[in-house]
Amino acid sequence: MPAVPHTCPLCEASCGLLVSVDDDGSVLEIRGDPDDVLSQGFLCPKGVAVKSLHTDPDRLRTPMVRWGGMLREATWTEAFDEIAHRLPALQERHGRDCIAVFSGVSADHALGPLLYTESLIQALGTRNVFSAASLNSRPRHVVSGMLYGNPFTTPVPDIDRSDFVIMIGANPVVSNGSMLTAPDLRSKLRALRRRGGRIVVVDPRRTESADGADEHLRVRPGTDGLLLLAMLNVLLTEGLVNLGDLADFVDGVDGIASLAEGITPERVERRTEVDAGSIRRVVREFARADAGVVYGRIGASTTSFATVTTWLIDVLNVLTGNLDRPGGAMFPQPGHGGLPNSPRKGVPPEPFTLDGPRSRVSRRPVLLGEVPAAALAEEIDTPGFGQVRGLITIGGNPARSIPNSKRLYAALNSLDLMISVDTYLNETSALADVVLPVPSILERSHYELIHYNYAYRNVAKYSPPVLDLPIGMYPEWETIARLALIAANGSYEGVEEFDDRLAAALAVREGIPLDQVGEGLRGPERLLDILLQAGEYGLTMEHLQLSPNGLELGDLEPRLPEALLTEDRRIHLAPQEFLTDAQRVRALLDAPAGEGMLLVGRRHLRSKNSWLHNLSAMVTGPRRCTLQVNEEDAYRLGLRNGGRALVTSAAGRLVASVEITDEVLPGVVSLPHGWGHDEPQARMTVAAERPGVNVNLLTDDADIDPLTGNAVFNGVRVTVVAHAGDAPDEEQPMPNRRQGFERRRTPRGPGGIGPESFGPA
Ligand SMILES: Nc1nc2c(c(=O)[nH]1)N[C@H]1C(S)=C(S)[C@@H](COP(=O)(O)OP(=O)(O)OC[C@H]3O[C@@H](n4cnc5c(=O)[nH]c(N)nc54)[C@H](O)[C@@H]3O)O[C@H]1N2
Ligand SMILES: Nc1nc2c(c(=O)[nH]1)N[C@H]1C(S)=C(S)[C@@H](COP(=O)(O)OP(=O)(O)OC[C@H]3O[C@@H](n4cnc5c(=O)[nH]c(N)nc54)[C@H](O)[C@@H]3O)O[C@H]1N2
Ligand code: SF4
Ligand SMILES: [Mo]
Repeated sequence: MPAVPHTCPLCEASCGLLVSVDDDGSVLEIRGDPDDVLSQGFLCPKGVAVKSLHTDPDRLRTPMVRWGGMLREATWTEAFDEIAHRLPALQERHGRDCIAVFSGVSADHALGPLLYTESLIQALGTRNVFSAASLNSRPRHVVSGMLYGNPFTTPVPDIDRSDFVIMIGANPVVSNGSMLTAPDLRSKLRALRRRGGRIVVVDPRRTESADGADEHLRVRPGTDGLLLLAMLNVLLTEGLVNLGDLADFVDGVDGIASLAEGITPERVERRTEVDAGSIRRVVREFARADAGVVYGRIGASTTSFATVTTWLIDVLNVLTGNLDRPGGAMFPQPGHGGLPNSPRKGVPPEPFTLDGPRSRVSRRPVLLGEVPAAALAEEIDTPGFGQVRGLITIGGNPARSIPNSKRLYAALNSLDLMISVDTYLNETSALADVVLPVPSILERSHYELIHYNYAYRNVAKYSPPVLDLPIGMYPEWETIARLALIAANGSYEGVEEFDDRLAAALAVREGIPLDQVGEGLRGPERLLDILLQAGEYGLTMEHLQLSPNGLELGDLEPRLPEALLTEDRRIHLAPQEFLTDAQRVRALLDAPAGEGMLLVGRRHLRSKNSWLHNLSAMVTGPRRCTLQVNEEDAYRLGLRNGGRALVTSAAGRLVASVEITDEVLPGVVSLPHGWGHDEPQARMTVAAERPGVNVNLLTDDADIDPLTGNAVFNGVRVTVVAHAGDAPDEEQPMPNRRQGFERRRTPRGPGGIGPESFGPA
């Protein structure tokens, strides 16, 4: 059988796979697809690992239901009956908001959740909607919403045509890009330098990306806002502002000038720890480049100053005329249309605003219909009307990805009902009452509905499943549709009719006649066909099916002012809310640096947050879950390489193994996330052999970016001391932080499927 093209969903790069399958349906080999429209043959080790992911015996193939405290394999009928028995009753008793939904980042790469979760939320009628977006990109949405009128209008580095890239808190050589879909960024960045361009990395850690850059500015965590203000100050005071074509539709330059007034590089030097001469030089060079781009990601968007930092990055692009110009920060035009990518044709957009609703417990901003994920625990453990009593997780591992795991663990254990749709019995789904599996990557179709919005070239690629759906497995969309049916009617019958209604509604919304929709299509394919027809290029599923390696739709092109959705179709460069919040950044100037150390995160090439650690090829080599400490600090604190350190924060503490390195600055420590595979009820056998520690025991759910409620993972204040003796790798999260929560009807103890260790008291 010839090798079949598919797409890797394991990061945002969306590389093309070529999958060779034996006659008996076993996967022989996976390699890079040389004809893929985006990746042209490139593949990282994770792409190859799609094969071992498919064959992993721990991967869930059957639903599981908790009976008598234990998760046991069940039939789909038993699983859905259990849900139909319990979910409506809970809604009846506590009201619609009592069921929450958390969508993880895997749900952003799978058509089922992408196209059907919204209908589940509608059917539940709940306001308690959470997702990984408020763990990583909400500041980006808010900045785009306020400046350009559309939270999903995202400027993306036009990397192949750029001469100068300043990267702030991003490590694309390892992450393969984020909100920048561009396979093999290492080569693209090398090519940029070969053609005479420059790369400047702003990062407290000497990352793999910094190693390949011309210059590395080692900023003190959380002070990028000051650094950016100083850069703007140089632009403005040295007459380097050049709006170019943007001049006709930008407002607010004066507001920026007043904000940056007096914030000179010399003044920020002490707090940012970046040398004033370097700041001035980099700004001058950047302003002189033919085309350049400032690009920021996780290190910019997950500190307590995330919105201001993300905003000032865009401001720098605008004031140098680099927004929306080739080689600068451009707006892709994906092959599909429809919300959330573009407004409905002819329907005026609702103005984006920060004055929306607030969450129940601590009045955090509810943006784009979602409560910040860092508020999930408090919404569960705080009694009152609207309290969350049930949770559905889809494609996420909140028990490891949300700040303050200890509190969240207790909260999850106090729920009356928990349902997880996932590939594994991970640290989250292991706590559920019903776990619903999904097909493997090779058994499902693929189209990057979100990430083609961030692609460095305009492309569209649809991959049908490589393998047939195994007997006894449902496609993920059907599973979500059944959950929606139960939420709406109490019964899970009628998936086809449900899907027909959904397609009809989408067709009406997008103005596509239903008889124009591909015959015989159902499920995500039918919805995708509608969205493609609603797009700029008038594509259909048939076009994509005829181009299995993807369709090239051309270079990124300038899209402003047409793509602006502000009421006056102008860029609002200096929204009052941002100017006000920026005063917190200005105040850093005179604030003392504070005690203790600052914790930052770290990603590894062979990881995807918390969930590839069950594949032996992904966890070979030296231990990776280490606390990186600078030599100077190690000496001062009496830490030794390979020894242990007790790390304490406002939220919790853990014991980690120490790695002494000059990768981090004195005063900074780094620990990766996604580890802590020590949940006894989980079933990730390989991962459990090297559990590592869960860094989110240290991060604090009370520490947020105030304008967005986005979680804070970087610049977390901790104290570090040497830890003697044979301590466990980690302090187990202690359940029952809050006294006297309602006991579950089916208690999780004793033991679940693992040994009894801890559970709700
Ligand atoms: N291999 C691999 N790839 C992945 C993932 C993975 O887990 N592994 N995860 C995927 C996901 S979900 C995402 S969102 C993307 C993330 O993609 P990136 O944002 O490119 O990845 P990070 O490694 O989180 O990079 C953040 C950088 O910010 C730095 N930093 C920390 N604090 C500060 C600060 O205060 N200021 C500045 N300037 N820098 C700071 C960190 O040292 C780090 O180098 O990666 C995706 N791709
Ligand atoms: N301290 C700290 N914490 C962080 C971060 C950090 O940098 N530092 N990064 C944050 C970021 S950027 C993000 S995006 C979040 C990610 O956090 P989450 O989205 O909560 O979690 P992941 O660890 O990516 O887990 C994804 C889950 O999806 C499952 N899965 C895989 N494929 C499918 C599928 O097709 N369908 C379904 N239903 N499930 C599937 C996997 O088995 C896995 O359990 O973590 C955040 N947490
Ligand atoms: S770079 Fe990302 S998309 Fe490409 S093979 Fe690796 S994990 Fe998959
Ligand atoms: Mo992310």
